[in-house]
Amino acid sequence: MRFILLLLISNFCLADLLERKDVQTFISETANNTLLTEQEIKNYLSKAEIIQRVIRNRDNQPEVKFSWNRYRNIFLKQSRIRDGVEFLATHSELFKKIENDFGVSKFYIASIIGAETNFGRNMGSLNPLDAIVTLTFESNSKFWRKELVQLLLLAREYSLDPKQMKSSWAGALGLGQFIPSSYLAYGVDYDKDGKVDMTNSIKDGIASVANYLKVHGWQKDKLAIVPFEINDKFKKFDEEQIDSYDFPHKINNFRTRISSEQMKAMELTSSTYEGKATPLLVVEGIESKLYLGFDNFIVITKYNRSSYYALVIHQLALAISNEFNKNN
Ligand SMILES: [Ca+2]
Repeated sequence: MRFILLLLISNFCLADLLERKDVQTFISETANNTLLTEQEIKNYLSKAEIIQRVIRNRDNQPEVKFSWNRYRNIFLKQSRIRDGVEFLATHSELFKKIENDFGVSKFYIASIIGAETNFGRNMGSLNPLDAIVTLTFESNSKFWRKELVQLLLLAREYSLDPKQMKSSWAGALGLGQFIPSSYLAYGVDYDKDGKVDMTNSIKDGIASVANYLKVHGWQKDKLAIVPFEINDKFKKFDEEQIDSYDFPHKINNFRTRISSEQMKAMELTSSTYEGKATPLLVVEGIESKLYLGFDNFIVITKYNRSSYYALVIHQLALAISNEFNKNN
């Protein structure tokens, strides 16, 4: 009896979605503005379900909720570093060609794929249709509404069933976890079979990550982040002191790009550097460390708009590179 009742409730929810005014508006506007017909859009959306876990995940992102130490420990694991070395060795010819074609370091590409999907082992436990429908209609989000249109266009273009695909809570797809608009804009058909398939084609998956970094301005052989001398005043700072200190420029924020003189005025360091940099002040282990993010750091934040993300990708890339060079 309980089972029957649950079935009734869930069927009601499915039908209910197409009855919603905002969903109906979405359907008619999307039909007017794209190649998709009302019937096609309804066919996709009729299978969609609102998943509350998606909202919980959105509101509890580790980039925002975790300390640097806790965040770093998720990604910088010995097993992930070893798997990264193996991933590079297994696909060494492919990586050589991709480094050559795109001018992006294989260690950063591997690091991103390692952080995003553990080298393809985990492409997510949801599907992009439910995830993006939930994000769009549970918070009336313009950003996700655009992504939903892109997802349906992507499904149409490659004859994919978005309910059957795997994705993260954010509807990110494939080896490098691209949201639909990025998939369509930056995906590369590197195996030249006529379609971009970041889930099943290792060539498309890796080349697409390289292309994303290239298009966003990756500069070959330039350092993304450098550890920098920190003034004594800040060495013993804990997380709370860092958070509450009144700096003249925001720290740990990729929008902050300042010169050596400005950095000195913040009293973070007495050393000089060329150009502009983003100051990253974090408690790593038991002490505070200062890192400076340069142009390639900004490129990584285009992948995920978080300073912690870019710092962890950089450190994982270095760790994989050190281990790789020992063995190769
Ligand atoms: Ca392909």
